[in-house]
Amino acid sequence: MGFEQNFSLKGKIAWVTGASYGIGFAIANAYAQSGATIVFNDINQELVDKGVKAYAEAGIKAHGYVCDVTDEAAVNALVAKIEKEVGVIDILVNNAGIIRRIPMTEMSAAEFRKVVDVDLNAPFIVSKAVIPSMIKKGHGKIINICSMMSELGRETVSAYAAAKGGLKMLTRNICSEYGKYNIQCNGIGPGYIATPQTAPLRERQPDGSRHPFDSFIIAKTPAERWGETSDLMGPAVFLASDASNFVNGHILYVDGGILAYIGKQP
Ligand code: NAP
Ligand code: GCO
Repeated sequence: MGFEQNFSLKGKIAWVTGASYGIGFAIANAYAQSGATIVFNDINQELVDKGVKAYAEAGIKAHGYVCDVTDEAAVNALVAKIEKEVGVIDILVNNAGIIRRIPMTEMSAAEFRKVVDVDLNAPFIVSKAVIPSMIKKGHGKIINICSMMSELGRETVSAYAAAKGGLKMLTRNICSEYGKYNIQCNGIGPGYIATPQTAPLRERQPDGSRHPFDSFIIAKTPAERWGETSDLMGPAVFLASDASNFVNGHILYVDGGILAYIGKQP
């Protein structure tokens, strides 16, 4: 068997949350191409149906389920259903996430809590639900989708930054607490990626010029471009595969160099 087999996910079952489209879909697609069976969920049947169709168009028979990842009872019930219908989860990607761009002093506590609920509490809930079976199986991979905001702040994203900063530390704590069971928990910190979530930051201006934030990100990124979801596929396969069995508690930033760069002189 060649060394490349270390990157194979053949025979593994991967659950990617919130993966009807966007980053989650790209990661699940990469896992399927690497041999994994794909399970995904989204928040409503319409999105799940859209996702199943999109996976099928990519030649992937994905198992789609409706589940709000903030609902612990629903998550626990779904894990039991997946184990019955598909099998025990070998790889979990906590991808589902939201952002609300509101100046902190104008943000309600309820809005702040909602972002933290999806972006931080839900990865706790879902990880807690799958870890017992991973322990029984003798291995597991948990990958949390962090962010530049796990390291940096910016105006209007206080809740998101607090949640993604917490997700970085939850990643390290799962590593610390469950590494002895051959469970590796790592994070991926995407830079600025072209998805529906960042579409408002890239909209062309009425005069056809780039959005100011778009120009800002280009100046802050050594690669001088926004990331594509495909840029995340290789790193995600690495962290889900046996090739990373001694990588634990690490946040792998896939950002084109943003975190290393002071930014282009105006
Ligand atoms: P996206 O396009 O907004 O997709 C997020 C997905 O999560 C959507 O399918 C969404 O469903 C789903 N979701 C939201 N709340 C949910 C819930 N309670 N239960 C189940 N599913 C839920 O986002 P993305 O850009 O692909 O980002 C995916 C992840 O990467 C997020 O965690 C995000 O914070 C992170 N990230 C994104 C970037 C970027 O530049 N795009 C960079 C760094 C990190 P709905 O359509 O119903 O909302
Ligand atoms: C924002 C963006 C970012 C990205 C991502 C960067 O408003 O600043 O949405 O938060 O989504 O998290 O890594």
